[in-house]
Amino acid sequence: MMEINGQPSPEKLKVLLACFETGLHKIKVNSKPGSALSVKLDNEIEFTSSNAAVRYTYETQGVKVDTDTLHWFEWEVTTLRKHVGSYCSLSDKKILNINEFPNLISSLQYLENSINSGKLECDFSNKISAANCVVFCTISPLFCDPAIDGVFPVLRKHFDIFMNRGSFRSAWKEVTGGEGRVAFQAYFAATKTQWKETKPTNSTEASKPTEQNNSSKDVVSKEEIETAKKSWDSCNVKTTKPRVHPVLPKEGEKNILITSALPYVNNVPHLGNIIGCVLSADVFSRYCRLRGWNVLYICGTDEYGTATETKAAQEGVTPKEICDKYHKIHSEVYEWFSIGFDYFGRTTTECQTTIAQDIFWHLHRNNHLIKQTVEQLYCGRCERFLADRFVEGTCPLCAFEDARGDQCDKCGKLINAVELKNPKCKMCSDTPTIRTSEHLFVDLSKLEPKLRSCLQDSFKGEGWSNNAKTITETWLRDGLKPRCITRDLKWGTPVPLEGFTDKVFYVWFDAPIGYLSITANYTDEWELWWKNPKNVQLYNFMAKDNVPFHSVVFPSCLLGTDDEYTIVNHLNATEYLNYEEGKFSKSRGVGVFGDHASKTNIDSDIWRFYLLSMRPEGQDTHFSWSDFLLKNNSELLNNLGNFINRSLKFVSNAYGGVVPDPVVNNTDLELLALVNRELRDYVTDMDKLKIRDNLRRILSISRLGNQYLQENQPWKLIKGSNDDKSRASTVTSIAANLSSLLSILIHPYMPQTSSNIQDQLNIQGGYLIPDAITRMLSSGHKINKPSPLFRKLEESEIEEYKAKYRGREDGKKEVPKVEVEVGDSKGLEEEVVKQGNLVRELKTAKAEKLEIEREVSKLLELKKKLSLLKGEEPVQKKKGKKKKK
Ligand code: B3M
Ligand code: ZN
Repeated sequence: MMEINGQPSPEKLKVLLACFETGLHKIKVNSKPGSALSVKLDNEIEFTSSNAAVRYTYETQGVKVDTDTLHWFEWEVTTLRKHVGSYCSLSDKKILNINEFPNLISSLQYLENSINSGKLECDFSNKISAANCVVFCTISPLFCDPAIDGVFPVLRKHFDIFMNRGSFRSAWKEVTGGEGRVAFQAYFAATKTQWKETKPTNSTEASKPTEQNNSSKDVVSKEEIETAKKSWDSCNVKTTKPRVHPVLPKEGEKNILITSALPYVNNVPHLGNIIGCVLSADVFSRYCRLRGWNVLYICGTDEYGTATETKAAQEGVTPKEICDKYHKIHSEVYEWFSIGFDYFGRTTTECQTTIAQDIFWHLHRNNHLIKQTVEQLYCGRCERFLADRFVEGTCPLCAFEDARGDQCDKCGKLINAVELKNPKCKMCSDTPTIRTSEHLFVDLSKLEPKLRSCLQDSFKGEGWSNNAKTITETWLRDGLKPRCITRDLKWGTPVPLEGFTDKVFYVWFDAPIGYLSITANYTDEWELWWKNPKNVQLYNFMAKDNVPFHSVVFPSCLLGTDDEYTIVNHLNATEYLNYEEGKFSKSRGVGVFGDHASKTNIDSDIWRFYLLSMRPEGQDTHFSWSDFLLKNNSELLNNLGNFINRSLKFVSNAYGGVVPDPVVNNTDLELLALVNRELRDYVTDMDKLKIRDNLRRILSISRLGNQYLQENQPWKLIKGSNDDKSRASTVTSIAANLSSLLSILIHPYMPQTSSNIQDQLNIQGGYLIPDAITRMLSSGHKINKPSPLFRKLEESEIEEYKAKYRGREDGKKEVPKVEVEVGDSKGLEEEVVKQGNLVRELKTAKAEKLEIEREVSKLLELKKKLSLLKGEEPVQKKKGKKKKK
């Protein structure tokens, strides 16, 4: 018999829910107003902790409570409960603005993200798990509250399902006596002091729940105070060097070469592509310049290969025209996002041919190439060799029927297209035949020892993301094999070797050479960057599927030349950014693409800020409009923007725009010391490319600033005694100087906002990041007229965007109408080609299965008509060919 005593509370609620969920039947519930929770079992064991009781209930009923669950228990007790409590104890009757509770927002955001990433599993179809029981009961008083509506869509959705479970409804009714949330009022009032927040913590999503409680942070040591004083008094400001092109490395200096993966030219990049490569690399290169290092940031479009040929066929133009068109689109998108490349080039240039062939000849001379006759699938109907991804069939390893020619999505193994059972041409569904063709392979197995020793050094670089290391290690563990570097294609860099001149280089052999050739198009002295491993540190940014080509294949090829090439020292790869609750899909119109962002009424800096705060660093993340609104309004507008505007307006209004003279005391130095900690962490994190996490350092500094203004109230001091007036001057000067520090730190993330702040401060850009905060604005410095930095995003506006980029209602692609005129076989043939291309595109883009099937049947229909028209036997759609997933 379980006896649950105590007044109505979320804690009581969860114990009762645990009993219902685990099937415990003998329960007695007493609700004495004012009494604390106690759970007794057969009059023996007594719990006063609700989580211990929940755990006990699940365990005695045979459900194992694992460490993940215990982690949620702990977080609920130490963090979530407190933040919910502090809100609920204040909002007994009225509904308060949740934006005024940054800690609560941060906790709920953490939950939202954890559900999104699968860290907190929410499957209520069967049983409510112990973790869900504890977490969801705690937030239950909030989610009966309309104030939370719309802000955390994922959480809301899951809560609604949770709430509708019979067990929860019974427990809720029993505990609240049918009164709903008001029944908890006495509990929240009684526990009020427990919930009092001492200091708001970061409202940026904390990566770990425990990071949200760091109360020891406030204590500053003597040494820190001394350092703060020294640095503040030194007025030591350093400026960046002018960026004169071409930027070249210099001996004895820190020379940083940065590349972002070269985007293919067959599509407009979406937000995921942008944050994954160019934007991440941009933040880092701006940061490096703020450290005074020599930086070159190179990128460009990857223009050769099947993808381009296919797109050209689809649009009915030449590959060259496709490249020109998309190179322009990409350039414009990146320009709008203020991506500050030193040079944005392309791979279809003479330099590319020269350098790629040079590397090739070196490999050839050093005997790293082998000839092999390969069997390749050839489609007689399409009259071409089929690239691996244009074949599908049954996996030879696991018998999965929908395997691709290069990889099986079920068992994940790499496959050789010729080994597929029942291969089909993806373009026309015909069965291809095997033909032989002689190709060139680079023998990676021979280069493996050299690569391993090179990577051993390279892995010491701080910029390697975990996924990049793991993927590389997995490749090495499996042992390297010869890899084919030629293709039977037209659109590519020509292979110069006699007997192979009708072939081109495989795009993945060719593309990374693009980094070199693009640099060569930027400066004749490109070898100073690329053949200078001793003086140059190379950083590669990319999405994780590009990793092995950059860490294994390309470095091996460079090592095989015996030329002294610069080889990757830091490889930083992102996971994927999803859109709302699904994936970006061009064909279904889902998601925001690069060219859409500029058409919204939201500044590119705000886009950058949100994307960077969602950078898929370590795990997949989701773009969410509601979260976008929340982050803009709470972090940018209410925190950062508010602090800077308040500070500068005060300088303007109270001091005629002239920065007053500071006389710092211990309280001020404590603040400066805390700021210095954030500053130090900012630099450490940035060096390790923890770009997303690092944003919160900036927000923490402005939060400290806001608190400082609030505590010191210079607007009151200025009306007081002489001492008070002098304090007002000090506080104002410090606030203005903090603003100027923030303008520097925000620069990598939001370059326009940074210069906007610096314009208002009337300082020329180009300050280096200081080791510790110093007086950048001397007394008497005159600032310009301040104006607000950010604007509020309105719910209505966001709803509009949500609807606009949601995709079509039925989730299907707009189908171009295929009009067939009987009797015109030429037109029909064209339609067949067009439709075939569409199908191919959909498959390449991994579109919805249903959608592909629909287009395929259209295609077959067209073919049937064509056959009839030509008086041939129609191609039969083979029965049982398509299977359900
Ligand atoms: N174009 C693949 C991609 O955009 C490829 C990257 C080349 S980097 C040298 O994902
Ligand atoms: Zn075919």
